[in-house]
Amino acid sequence: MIWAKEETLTRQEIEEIQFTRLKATLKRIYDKVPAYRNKMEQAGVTCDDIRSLDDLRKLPFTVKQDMRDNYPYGMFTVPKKELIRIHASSGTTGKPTVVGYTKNDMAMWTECVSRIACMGGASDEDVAQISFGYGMFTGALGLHYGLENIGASVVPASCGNTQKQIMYMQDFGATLLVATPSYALHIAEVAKDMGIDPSKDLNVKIGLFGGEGMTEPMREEMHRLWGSDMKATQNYGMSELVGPGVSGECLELCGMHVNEDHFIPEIINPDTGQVLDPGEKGELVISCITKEALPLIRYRTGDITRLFYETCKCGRTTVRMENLSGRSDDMLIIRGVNVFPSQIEEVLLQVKEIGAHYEIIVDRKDYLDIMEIKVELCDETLLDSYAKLGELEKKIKFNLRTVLGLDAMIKLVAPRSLKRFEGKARRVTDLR
Ligand code: DLL
Repeated sequence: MIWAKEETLTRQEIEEIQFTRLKATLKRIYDKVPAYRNKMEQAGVTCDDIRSLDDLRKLPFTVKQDMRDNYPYGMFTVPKKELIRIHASSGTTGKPTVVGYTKNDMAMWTECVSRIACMGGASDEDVAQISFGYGMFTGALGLHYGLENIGASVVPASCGNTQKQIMYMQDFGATLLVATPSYALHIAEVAKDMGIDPSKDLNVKIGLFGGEGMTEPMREEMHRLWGSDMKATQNYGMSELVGPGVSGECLELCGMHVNEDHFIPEIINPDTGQVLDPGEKGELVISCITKEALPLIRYRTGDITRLFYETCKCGRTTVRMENLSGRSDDMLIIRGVNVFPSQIEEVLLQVKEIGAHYEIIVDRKDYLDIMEIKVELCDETLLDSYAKLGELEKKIKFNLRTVLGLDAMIKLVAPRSLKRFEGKARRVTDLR
């Protein structure tokens, strides 16, 4: 089901809406946020210089550091009194990034998530278990409001206590699961330990996954564990932009539809800042054109993707972003070669003897970068055969070398011996 008529507008209609909203937002930020006004002045651009959507590229970028420099409320365009919700995303260093919502922002957020839930096949028939951590993370409450809005029965299970999660699913008849893809795989493993086969004994037919990437082999793994008839889609968002609700996959699985009447996406070359053509891969930059409290303009997400403007078979005309290849800042440079963890994951998950969990450790020895990858075997009995282990190790190394052009040390470990995550998985340790 298509939730809103704004998902099917013509390009001309959508661009008219975008331009009007951009102009209004820009004026508000210019008037209300000194930090942004200074940036525009430094760039030598005024609101009047923006005469068409193409002029967007004249505006300066906003980056995470701007949020840090103006912590906590300096980038907000409304007085604190107008906020009805505050979230924060934990940074790896120092203070978190604070985001806030007015009443209208909450309505807009709910609307965007409702569309994404419908794209993934959700409806008012569903019992939706939310297994994202409730709290400062935007994922849980974002999906919560959107799913309630479309009439689904929401079970706010939060993450952790996985056995209890499975009991809720069974007893309350969950038909839809919201989780990070890595946690969804873990839930299925724990269910199997409890003697429950998720594909037969549970009734979860829709997976709305997000917060981290789901590569195609991971989606296949999801189907293997949860059943081939599960509609497993992913959706994308970021706290600074709104949380979940920026874009989501429809059931055609050909990229994530952006809610373009609220967000204008661009792709830039991360090194030069130059705007790239449709179809070219680079860093995603988003302008929020309907937010009241925190309408970031040309925010550099750090996420790497490309945009497709062709109409989708589902009938939506909104631009689609390819599932992310990674973040520009989680790209590893190993002996000069650019490597995204998602590339490694794609290779690993195509090897049937190993499971979906892995760890990448990068270090430097004698001035040389080295990469070790720990991968879990599916079948413990393989550990008894040196010959078979050696063969498997060789095969994984060969596949990785073919794709990455790099050698890696492979360490095969027992099933279920690597760390599991209830939220976003952290798979890379860079010791250099
Ligand atoms: O992860 C918002 C969200 C929650 C989106 C739940 C979807 C579902 P942050 O915690 O601020 O916000 O993290 C944002 O997570 O820049 C991406 O690098 C990554 N990310 C989010 N969704 C995806 C996805 C939420 N579908 C950062 N694929 C983003 C790949 C994703 N990466």
